[in-house]
Amino acid sequence: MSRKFFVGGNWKMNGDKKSLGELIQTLNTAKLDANVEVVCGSPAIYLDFVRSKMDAKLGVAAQNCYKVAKGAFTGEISPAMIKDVGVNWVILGHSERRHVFGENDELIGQKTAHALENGLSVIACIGEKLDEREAGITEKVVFAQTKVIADNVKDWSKVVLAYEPVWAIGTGKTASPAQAQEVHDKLRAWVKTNVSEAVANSVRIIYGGSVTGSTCKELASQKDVDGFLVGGASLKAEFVEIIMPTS
Ligand code: G2H
Repeated sequence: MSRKFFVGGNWKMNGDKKSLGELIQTLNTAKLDANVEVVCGSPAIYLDFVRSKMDAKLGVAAQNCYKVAKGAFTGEISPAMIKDVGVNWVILGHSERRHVFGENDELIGQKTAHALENGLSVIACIGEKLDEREAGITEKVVFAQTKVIADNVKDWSKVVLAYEPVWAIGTGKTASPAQAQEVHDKLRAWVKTNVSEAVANSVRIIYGGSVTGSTCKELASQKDVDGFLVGGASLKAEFVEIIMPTS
């Protein structure tokens, strides 16, 4: 089964109206491959602005959301609010949410369920830390993270799995194409065994961690790499090159 290549940008806590407006203009006017789905993760405060400026063919994502619809949760935003400004995606379980803000698997699972129930599509992030890779428990870690996400998904067409080894995030240390392929292959096999063969064949498993214009092509050529989640490079015009890695 062919899976539409997916390139997400994760702007993290970067940019302002001026610089993001310029970046959006670059993306809106670039000749992008229609066979690639593009979704940009904006800081929450700019979601409305970004959605209003970004061409409709390009998706927008929030970088996080909470697990309930509304209430006394200072500083949080809900899927309903994200939808209300015309945004249809959310990134959940990013390693910075897990390791800087202490989000655990249970909370990420609850957020996943609530976001999906409220009509958002989810980029669900998983990935091992360096000490976990060195201890030889990469599979154990990413399978456990994936299980909690899977337990909260009914409609897999609304989910993209992002494998982001924590040791490769923002470090300039991209996983080698072989390292990425090995984990993606195992993740797909896990989905086949624990969800279904149909979902394993259709779910996009994307790679994140220091992806650049120069590393994207070889990564994209791997059988089970269905796209990228790009941080630093998504803030630059270089992002356009990453959107067309196979051309
Ligand atoms: C991983 C990635 C985007 P970067 O966090 O999610 O960021 O490409 O800067 O490593």
